[in-house]
Amino acid sequence: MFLHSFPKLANISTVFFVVSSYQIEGAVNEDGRGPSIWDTFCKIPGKIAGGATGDVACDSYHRTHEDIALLKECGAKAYRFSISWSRIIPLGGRNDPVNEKGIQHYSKFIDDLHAAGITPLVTLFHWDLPDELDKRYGGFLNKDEFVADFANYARVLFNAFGSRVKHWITFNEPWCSSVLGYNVGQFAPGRTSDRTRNPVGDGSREPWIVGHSLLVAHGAAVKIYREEFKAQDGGEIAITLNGDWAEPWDPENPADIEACDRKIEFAISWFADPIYHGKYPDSMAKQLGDRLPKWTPEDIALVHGSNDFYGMNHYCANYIKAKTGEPDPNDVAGNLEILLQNNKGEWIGPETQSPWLRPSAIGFRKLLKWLSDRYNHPKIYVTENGTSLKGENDLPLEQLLQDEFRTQYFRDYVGAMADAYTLDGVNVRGYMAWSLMDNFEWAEGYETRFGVTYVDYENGQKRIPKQSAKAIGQIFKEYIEKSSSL
Ligand code: PNW
Repeated sequence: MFLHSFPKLANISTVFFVVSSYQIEGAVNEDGRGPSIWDTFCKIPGKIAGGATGDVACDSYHRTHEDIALLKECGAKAYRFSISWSRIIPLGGRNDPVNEKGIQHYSKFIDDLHAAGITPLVTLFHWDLPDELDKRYGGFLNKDEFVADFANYARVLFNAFGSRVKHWITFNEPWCSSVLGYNVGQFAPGRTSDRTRNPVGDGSREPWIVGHSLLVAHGAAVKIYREEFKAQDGGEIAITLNGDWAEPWDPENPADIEACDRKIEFAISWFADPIYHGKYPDSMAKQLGDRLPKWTPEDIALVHGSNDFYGMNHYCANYIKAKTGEPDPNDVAGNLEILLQNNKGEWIGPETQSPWLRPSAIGFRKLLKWLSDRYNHPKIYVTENGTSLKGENDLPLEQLLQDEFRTQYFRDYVGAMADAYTLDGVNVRGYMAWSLMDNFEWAEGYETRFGVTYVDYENGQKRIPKQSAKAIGQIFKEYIEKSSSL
């Protein structure tokens, strides 16, 4: 019905793509870049599959022209990428020098994107904290220092690029930084209570401190943007949150049904409730007690109302089974089990290469509605959505390029989003596919591929579009045309 005007992000009416700095750039020692916590983490044996690092990755730092040509070939009208903080301020801090070469690199890239008719969406932070800030004061664990340094970094970016960038995302997936970085220990800086993984860390307390710091830093950056830049630049700014849909393990069991909401609250509302409702969810306050930081009036004033849109990263769904008994102090999920099969032994979706990711497109539609209801109908941009394929890396090239599974994933998910828009009245306005090309998939190294474009890491990082790269533009077009004729 309204879908002809559907994926309207500013003047954008087609699909676009996402990447992040550490996952694609390489050139880690070039033009004055300082190390990030991921450079350091990758050097620890056993942390990354295949001992991989982001030292070269897709070599995008040297191949911005190739990447722009690829975007054009895929028909993309916008590109979400992140900026490497330690290229801009190699040591990261507010009294540390700014690296002009880092500014120039992104400045030229932004100009080149505009020249190619592609709108940039910029993420300030996609997990690659300057290593020095972690060493200097414990990074996110030190709220006051971290917030002041992030605010300074944000101002440097708004100053340098604000006239040419109209869509800003402060943090990508603070849940991952907090939980995977400070509880599970699977992501940098790898802190955890699990002493088989790391001699340091307290997974029962640190994730909640880290999440709190990230929220306040987000709020501080938004305040700077609104007070110092918005009037002249006219852009918008928000945070991007990840979260999966939750179905009860036993649909007849009220405890499992209740646990589904709690699961989403622990993953998403942890961040979204303070932003939209000015407080943490009751379920979290109840379980975590004084381990959940308290809001000061100053901090919550920064955070409450700080989203111009809701940035939604979404990949999959899970079955949820309530646990009985007292929660483990290291529990971060809401005292429940996250499962891939229900009580009848049915899988939530088909297997992929990522152990946590089994697609269920209907879950996307349901979560869009859930978010829309809970947060009073916000404008939503889907800032990431995509899939890996079981065994893709081991396929002969010819077969690998025929990624029908990924194409079908996009068909199903874009369709579910269109239904959320037309049938459920969800105000979803943009969609970004993860990812433009295969890249460094964090702890899974290069063995897991998420790209619509194949990257040949053995042969000069050559890029070859897969079937899905060609199909996704067409899928969008069909949905738009179909619904505009309703
Ligand atoms: C997102 N999980 O990460 C990130 O924003 C990307 O950088 C990443 O490459 C992409 O999704 C694919 O993984 C996630 O374990 C990583 O639930 C792990 C999880 C969720 C999101």
